[in-house]
Amino acid sequence: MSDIRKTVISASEQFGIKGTCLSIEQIESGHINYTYKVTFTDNGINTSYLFQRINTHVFSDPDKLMHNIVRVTAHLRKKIVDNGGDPRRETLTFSSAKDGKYYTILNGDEYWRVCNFVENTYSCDIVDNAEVFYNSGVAFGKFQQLLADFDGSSLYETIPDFHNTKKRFEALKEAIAKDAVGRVAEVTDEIAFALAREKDCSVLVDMIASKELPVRVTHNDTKLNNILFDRDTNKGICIVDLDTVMPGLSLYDFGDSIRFGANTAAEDEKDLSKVSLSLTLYDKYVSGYLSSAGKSLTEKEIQLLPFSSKLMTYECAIRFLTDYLSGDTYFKIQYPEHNLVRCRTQFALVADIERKLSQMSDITAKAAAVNKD
Ligand code: GN1
Ligand code: MG
Repeated sequence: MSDIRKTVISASEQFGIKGTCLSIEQIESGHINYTYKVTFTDNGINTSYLFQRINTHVFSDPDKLMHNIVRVTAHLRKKIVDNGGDPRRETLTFSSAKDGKYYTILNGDEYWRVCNFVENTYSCDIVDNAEVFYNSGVAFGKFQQLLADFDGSSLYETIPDFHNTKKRFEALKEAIAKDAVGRVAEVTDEIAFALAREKDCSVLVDMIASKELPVRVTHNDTKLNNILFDRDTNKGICIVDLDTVMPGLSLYDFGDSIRFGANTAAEDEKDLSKVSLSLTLYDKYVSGYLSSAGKSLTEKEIQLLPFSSKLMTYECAIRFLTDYLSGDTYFKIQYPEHNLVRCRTQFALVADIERKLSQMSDITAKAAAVNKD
């Protein structure tokens, strides 16, 4: 029996899952946790689950992590039922183990959790259909709406200062000074690009301090592949990867969606000539997002949507660069330069967004006008 099979079977006993394990399929898309789709058969009925090993280097307190997720999903479930939706498809349901905890510890120090697998859905790693990207904007806007009356003070900060770009910048400077694995000399162009944009880092942080922007409960990791789309309707029905749902800015969620989904290339494309910000896709997303979240957003938030796309792309780039300089201790990588490649792609996108900011503002203003009435 392979180790993963043994582990999955031990976990299934803890979570009270009945039947025989038919298949285990690793889902490769996340950079942090380890995720498997596992199917069991019991009395002729097949049921699939997601088994996930939590990356405790990143999420050091699984109790607090699961406290947040259980509370958020309970809130979503109630809202979905009130709105006449299907709570088994429109949010995730995590299982509790025999001891009542929402994880179980196996093989000494591995924290495993289990939730339902939503059937008849798919996820996308790249946008190949503009309508689907519009639908993802609707889905993330709706997610934010559903959490609008959720008390953010009941949530722990699972990763403190997650989108504090100023602190991310400081972390980059520390990594440069430390040069832990001797890579600084080979990335001087990337470092110069990062340092030249220091003043951008404080824009949103300062506006939180001055209360010019409202703190909301946000997802904070709004990559396109964190949405499940219904195979029949192509609508984004379920938002997944809830590990970083915390108090934050709507702009974090919007900007990160654009970073990932409106790029004409993959997050780790090596050929930088393929990287650009698609104004068509930007238009689709902003239209979808404002159609569901628009009424609750302030003028200031709407006005900053283009800037947030640039800032969140920049922030992600400096995180990849920091990790590269620190010896790749945070993000999963497939090859030694992976984090550097990801960083370069993000910087190429930042440069293109800078060229297109005024067009993005025009598109945003038009979409906001449509959604005002
Ligand atoms: C990580 O877990 P995943 O792959 O959805 C990261 C995000 C980054 C993203 C970059 C907890 O997201 O913040 O934007 O990689 N998640 C965490 O692709 O750090
Ligand atoms: Mg994640």
